[in-house]
Amino acid sequence: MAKLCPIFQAFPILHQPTHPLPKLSNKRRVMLLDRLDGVPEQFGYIVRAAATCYRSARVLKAVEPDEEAKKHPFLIDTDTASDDAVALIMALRSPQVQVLAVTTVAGNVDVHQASRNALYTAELCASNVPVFTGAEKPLKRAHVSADWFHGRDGLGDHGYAPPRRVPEKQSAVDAIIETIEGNPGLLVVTLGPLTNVAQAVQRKPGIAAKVSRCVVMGGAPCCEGNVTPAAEYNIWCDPEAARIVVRSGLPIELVGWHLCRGEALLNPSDIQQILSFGTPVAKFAIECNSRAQQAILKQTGEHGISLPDPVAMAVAMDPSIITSQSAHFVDVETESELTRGMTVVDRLNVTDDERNRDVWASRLIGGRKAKIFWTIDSVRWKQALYASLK
Ligand SMILES: [Ca+2]
Repeated sequence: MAKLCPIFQAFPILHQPTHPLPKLSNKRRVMLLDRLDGVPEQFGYIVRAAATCYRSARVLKAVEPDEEAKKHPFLIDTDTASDDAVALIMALRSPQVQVLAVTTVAGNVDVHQASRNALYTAELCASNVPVFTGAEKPLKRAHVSADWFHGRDGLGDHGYAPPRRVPEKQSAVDAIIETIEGNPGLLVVTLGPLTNVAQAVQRKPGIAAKVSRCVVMGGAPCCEGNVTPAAEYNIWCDPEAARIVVRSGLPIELVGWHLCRGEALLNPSDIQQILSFGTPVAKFAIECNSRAQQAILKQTGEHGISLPDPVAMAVAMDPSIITSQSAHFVDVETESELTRGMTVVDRLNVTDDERNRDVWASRLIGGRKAKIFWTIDSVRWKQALYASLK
C-alpha cells in the first residue's frame, strides 16, 4: 500500500480501493469529519473521494440522513448464472441500493459455481459485497441445473478468470437470518430456487415480519411455464422450498417469467445499443448471455435476450415500472407429476368466499396475500437496465 495520508492515518481502509465507502462507527466518523479540511492532493483520488463524500455528508447531516443511510439495504439470493449476473450489476452499481449480502443457491448452476460467478460479477463492479454459499441441492429432490440454457459455467462458457476473493465462511442461511435481524426493513430479492430462504424462515420464522419486501423472480402465474407447461424453473427446481416461502408470511411480490418475454426481451437493436456504451459491464452483460440468447430462440422462437432476474431487480429498485398488479393467495404444487412447481394463484379470490374456506383452508392459516405483477412498462425497465450499464 502507498504511504498513508497523515490526516487519515487512523483510517487506513480509506486508502484501499473499496466500493462502496466503508461503514464507520459514529465515533470514528466524527474523528474523520474533524480531519477533513486540507487533504493533501498527492494522496490520490480514493482518499480525496472519501473526503469529499464524508465532507458533503457533514454538510447534509443537519437536514437529512447521510448518503449511505438513504440507500435501500438489499439482500440478494441467487443461483448466479448469466441473467443473475446482470441483475447483480444493476444492484451493485445503483446509487440508491446498498447490497449487504449476496447468498448463493444451487439452481441454474452448481452452488459453488454460483458463488464464483457472483464474486466475479462483484469484482467487475469494484464491489466487496460478501458472498455466502448456500444449499447444494433442493430440500427433498436431486438438483437439476440449467446448463443447456446458460452454459456449463452459467456465464456462456467464455473462460472468465477465477475471482480473486473467496466466499465467506458463514453459511448462506445463517447470513440471511443475521442480515435480516440486524437490518429490519431489509428488502430481499430472490433470483433462484428458494431453498436458502425456506431454511432461514423455518429456523427463524420471526424474520418474515422484519422484511419490508421480498421480491421473488419465479413462477408462471396463470400462464405457461418454461420447464413444463405448468411451471417456471426456480419454483419447479425446489417446489417444497417455494411452498414454505409463500406460506411463511414474508411479503412476497411475484415477478413471473411472463414479465421478461415479448416487449421486455432485449431485441437485436437493444443489444446493439447496450454494446455501444463501450463499458466493460455492458460488454459482459451481452457476452455472458450469448448461450442464453440461442436457448430462448430454441425455447420460445423469440429473437433476443430474456432477462428474468434483471426485470425482478428493476421492480425491486423501482416498483413504479409495474403497470398492473393485484394481491392474491398463492400456493405451490408439490405432489403432482404433471404440475410440479406450478404457482397456483387465486386470481378470482375464491378463497375470500365463505363457501370455499374449507377447500383451501390450510392456505389461509397464517397466510397473507402476495402481490402478483401482471404487466410492466418495458421501456422503463430497459431504461433502468441501460442506466446500470453505462
Ligand atoms: Ca437466477
